[in-house]
Amino acid sequence: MTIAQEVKALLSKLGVNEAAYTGGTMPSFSPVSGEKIADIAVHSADDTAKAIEKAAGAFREWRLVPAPKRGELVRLFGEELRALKSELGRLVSIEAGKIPSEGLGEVQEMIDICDFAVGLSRQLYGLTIATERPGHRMMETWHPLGVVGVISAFNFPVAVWSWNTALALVCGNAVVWKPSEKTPLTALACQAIFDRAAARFGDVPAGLAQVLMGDRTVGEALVDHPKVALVSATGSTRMGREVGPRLAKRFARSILELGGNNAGIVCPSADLDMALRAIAFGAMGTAGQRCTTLRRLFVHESVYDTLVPRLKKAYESVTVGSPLETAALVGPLIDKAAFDNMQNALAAARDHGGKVTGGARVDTGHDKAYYVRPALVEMPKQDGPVTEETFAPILYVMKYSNFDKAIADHNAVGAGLSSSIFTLNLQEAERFLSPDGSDCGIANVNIGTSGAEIGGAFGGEKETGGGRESGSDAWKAYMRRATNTVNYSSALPLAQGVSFDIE
Ligand code: UN1
Repeated sequence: MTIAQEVKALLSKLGVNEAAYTGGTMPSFSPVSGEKIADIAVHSADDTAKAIEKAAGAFREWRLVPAPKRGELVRLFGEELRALKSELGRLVSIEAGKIPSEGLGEVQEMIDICDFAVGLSRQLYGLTIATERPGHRMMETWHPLGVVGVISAFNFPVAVWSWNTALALVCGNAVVWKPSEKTPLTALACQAIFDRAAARFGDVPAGLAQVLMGDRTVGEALVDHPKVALVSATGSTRMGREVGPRLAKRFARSILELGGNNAGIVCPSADLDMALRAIAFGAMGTAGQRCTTLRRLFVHESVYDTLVPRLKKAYESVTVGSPLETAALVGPLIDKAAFDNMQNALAAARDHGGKVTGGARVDTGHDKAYYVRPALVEMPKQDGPVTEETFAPILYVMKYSNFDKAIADHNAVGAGLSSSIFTLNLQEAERFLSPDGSDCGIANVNIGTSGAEIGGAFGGEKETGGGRESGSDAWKAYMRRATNTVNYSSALPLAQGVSFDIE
């Protein structure tokens, strides 16, 4: 069976209508072989505006459904995902090139956020606040916000949408999704799975969750539409620089999850066996195409000559190949542009004195598929390409002698997503997590930078955009807060001791 045939079989099992992916004008390719697997029917700016109007209508009804009942829809969606986990996971592998356990892991992340959101649907708590006025009560209530736009990237084609959608729905919102042009099929599959859950639920207002296919025209229409109250956008910092100001201009809310240039510090006391495994997964896993991928490593001079040769060996022996046909740990890059960016970064690293292990293209017999050996680059210092995110498996390794300087270098890049320290020394670990430690949204001790659980808030600082999605209290961004003060007395005392007595 060819990949295109398998895609067709999977999409039919997942319930996707053939008209959505045959005969359209947007071609879609599998990075596994480089072959075309679909021609997607696209939406125009006009279609987008219509979809948003429909979503706004759905929102007006949905916001009045009690939150625990809204949770029931998400519970059913989670059930459908459980039933179709292997099919959707496989489609993620075909479309994004992930190895099987990561394709399935991504769907598991969706199931997990559904469970989280179902619980949350009974926990949208507000505070009661002490008031200075007698006979008064002050409280906060959380209300649904409106239409939520989701713009997602190719590298987590389904999980990131589900983080946003599961929360947005229990919070009483409608969702309009623009997936990456590189991964439209998994998006169509998610919509079909959602539609099954909606059919089982019964009276879901039409247009509550919609997916729109197309290029930036669709994204722009979503960002600029006055009825979209919040846009959650995942992608490059460059994309965020366009989206953020446009949303700010109309005072819309944004959740930005942008680039990462994540680093780890390996200290003298580190458990090196553990560090080695964590670094290998963090830097080479998902072919370096997670926003949480480990990209920079600071290794103390006392352990450098023990750890780095072992790491290089791991780089030389890691298996690279088709995630569909082999047990390889590293699959393909998404496309030629990703490959070219990687090669350019490696050339720049060499110009800055970097010693490169790996990085060459791997021939798999598919001339339009881009497999590479992950690259480890020993750098004399942090400059040139090291300070920029290249969305490819390149790990820059640098030696350090002074812990303060290592932390300063760690923080001396634009992005601030994820970070980790490997140490058994309590002072170093706590310092890394302290106000003058890592400046990232995620800071870990003795685990890698990637592979976060959904229970924590996910996102980062500085050029990563500041948004938080997924667990903890990230739900608050999807609701509007009202402060309510109720006077149940028969007097009208004013706050701050102000008097204003009229006759
Ligand atoms: C992303 O790459 O955009 O922490 C999300 C992780 C995953 C999510 C990554 N749970 O690596």
